Amino acid sequence: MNGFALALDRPETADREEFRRAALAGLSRSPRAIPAKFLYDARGSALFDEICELPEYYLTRTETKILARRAKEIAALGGAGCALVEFGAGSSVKSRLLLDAMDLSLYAPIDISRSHLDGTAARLRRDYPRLRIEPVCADYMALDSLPLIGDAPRRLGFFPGSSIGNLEPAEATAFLRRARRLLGADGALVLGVDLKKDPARLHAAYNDAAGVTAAFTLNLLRRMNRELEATFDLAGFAHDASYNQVEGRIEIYFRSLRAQTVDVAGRRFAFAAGERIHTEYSYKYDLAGLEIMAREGGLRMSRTWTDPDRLFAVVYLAAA
Ligand code: AVJ
Repeated sequence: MNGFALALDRPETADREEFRRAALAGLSRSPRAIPAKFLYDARGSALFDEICELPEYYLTRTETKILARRAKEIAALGGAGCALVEFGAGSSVKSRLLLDAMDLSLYAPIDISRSHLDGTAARLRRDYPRLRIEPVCADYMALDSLPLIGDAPRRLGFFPGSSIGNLEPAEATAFLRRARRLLGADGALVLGVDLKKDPARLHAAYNDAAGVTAAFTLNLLRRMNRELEATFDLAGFAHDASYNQVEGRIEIYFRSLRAQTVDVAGRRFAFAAGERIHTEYSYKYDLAGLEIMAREGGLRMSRTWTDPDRLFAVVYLAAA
C-alpha cells in the first residue's frame, strides 16, 4: 500500500482511530507505554510552546542563538537555489532564520498534522510571497519520496529542536538513513541535538518549577478522556521525569499515585500504586556519539556548531 498517498489527505478521524489503537495497545503491553507523538494535540502543542519559553528549558533558546549566529554559514554550505526540507513543521522561528539567510528555490515543510501544516504554510506564504512553499502532509518516519519537489535542485534537510532525541538509537539511525535517501547524493541535513551535561541541569529542564512539563505529560490523560471516552482522574497521576545516566536519556512517565482502575475506549485497565506508564525518551548526545550515529546513517558530520557552554549542538551532516 502507498502510505504516502494515504498520508497526504488523512482525515482527522484517522488520527483519532490511530490514537485509540495505539493507546489500547500501549496500555495492554508490559511495561506500558504510549508513543510521544500523541502528546501533541492542540493543547499539547500549546503547552510545548510554553515549555520552550521556560527558564529551565535552555534547549530552544540556545539552539535559536546558534542558528542565528550560523545562518549565513549554513546558507553558504547549502548553496544558491537549494531546497529546504523541514522534518516537522515545528517552530517557524527557527525556520525563518534559515529562510531569511538562504537563497532558496523552495521550502518544503513535512508534518503529520494537516492543520498545523496549513497554518504554517499560510503564515509563511504571507511573509515570503516570492518563495515557493510546498507543504507535505506525511509522517516523516515513514516517507520514501518527496514527489512534490521532484524537480527541485539540491536539498538541504532541517531537523531542529533535538526532536531526534525522542527516537531510540536504532530508530534515530533509521531516520538518518531515510533522510539521506530523501535528500539525495548531494544533499545534507542540518540537525539540532541536545548535549549531555550536568544531570541536575537536565533534570531541571524536564521538572520545571511552574509545572508546565507536568501539565504537558498529563495532557495525554486529558486527551484520552476527551477523545477515547477514558475516565482518568488527573489528580490520581503524576508526571515523572528523570535522567538515566547509563542510557544517556531523560525518561518521562505518568505515575499512578494509588491503585486504581480506569476505562479507556470501552476497556478497563488496573493500575498499581506507583506504576509508571512511559511516554517519552529524550536522548542526549555527545559529539563523538553523534559522529558515529551519522556515519551509521550514511552521513558525514562535516561541521559542528555549539554555544559557549556546550549545552546544545547544531551539526551539518553531508551525504557521505
Ligand atoms: C520536542 C522531543 C525535543 O525532548 O526536550 C520537552 C519534548 N518533553 N519537555 C524534548 C519535551 C518534555 C522535547 N522534544
